[in-house]
Amino acid sequence: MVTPDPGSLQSISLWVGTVGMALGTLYFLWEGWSVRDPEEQEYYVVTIFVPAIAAASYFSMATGFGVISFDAGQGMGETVIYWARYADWLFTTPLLLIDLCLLADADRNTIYTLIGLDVFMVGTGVAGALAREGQTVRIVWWAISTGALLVLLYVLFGTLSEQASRLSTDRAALFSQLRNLTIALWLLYPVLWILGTEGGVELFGLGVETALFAALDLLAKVGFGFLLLRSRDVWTTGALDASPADD
Ligand SMILES: *C/C=C(C)/C=C/C=C(C)/C=C/C1=C(C)CCCC1(C)C
Repeated sequence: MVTPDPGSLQSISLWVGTVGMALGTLYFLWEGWSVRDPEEQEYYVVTIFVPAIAAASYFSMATGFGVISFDAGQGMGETVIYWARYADWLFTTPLLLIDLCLLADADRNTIYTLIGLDVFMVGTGVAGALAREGQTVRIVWWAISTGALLVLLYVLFGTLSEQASRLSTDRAALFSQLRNLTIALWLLYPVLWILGTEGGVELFGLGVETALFAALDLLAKVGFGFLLLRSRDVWTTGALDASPADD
């Protein structure tokens, strides 16, 4: 076990992550408690699990369970890896995508494509993080995972946006806002990974990396959920050309 030193930037960031995610979960629960419309409840069910899973993951990292240290090979030496991040992302990133798909009223094939790409991205990312064959192998895994992310974002921007454009103006606008936030934040994950300790470039240390990941995670989960849940009035508004009777 490699419990981060109490008071270190690593430890503080992980505890801020734990508390932030827990508060986000409670707030979303509180907001959703009285919602009775099944279609609206769907958004809450999906959105509440995101910070709840992340809170558990952050707690495991802060207490030294979600982290391992091993020789990464080829002279990289002893490397500390927070594996619990990937367990978190494996479930939370598909849930975030499901929120976007609900909002865009996506068809099933688009949903499966996005989730498939996402699971592939996290899976190849964890392979890179746990690799013991040195930096080259890590960078190859990173490139494969980043390729999947780029295709995923292309689908978000293309097919999914096309489907969202058929909806009411307000709903399409909320979709665009959350889509842009997702694209901007998600693109930073591979950058942090390759420049930090996982990629072996080590432009910054594990403390700074942990703090930056915590900030990204809080924005991409609690920030995202907050923007989505405060716009409940537009979630189920229908297609632009639908007659009022269809609504
Ligand atoms: C709440 C957590 C979120 C939104 C996490 C998103 C994570 C990614 C987009 C991670 C992407 C990665 C790559 C594209 C390559 C390197 C490995 C990853 C997993 C960091």
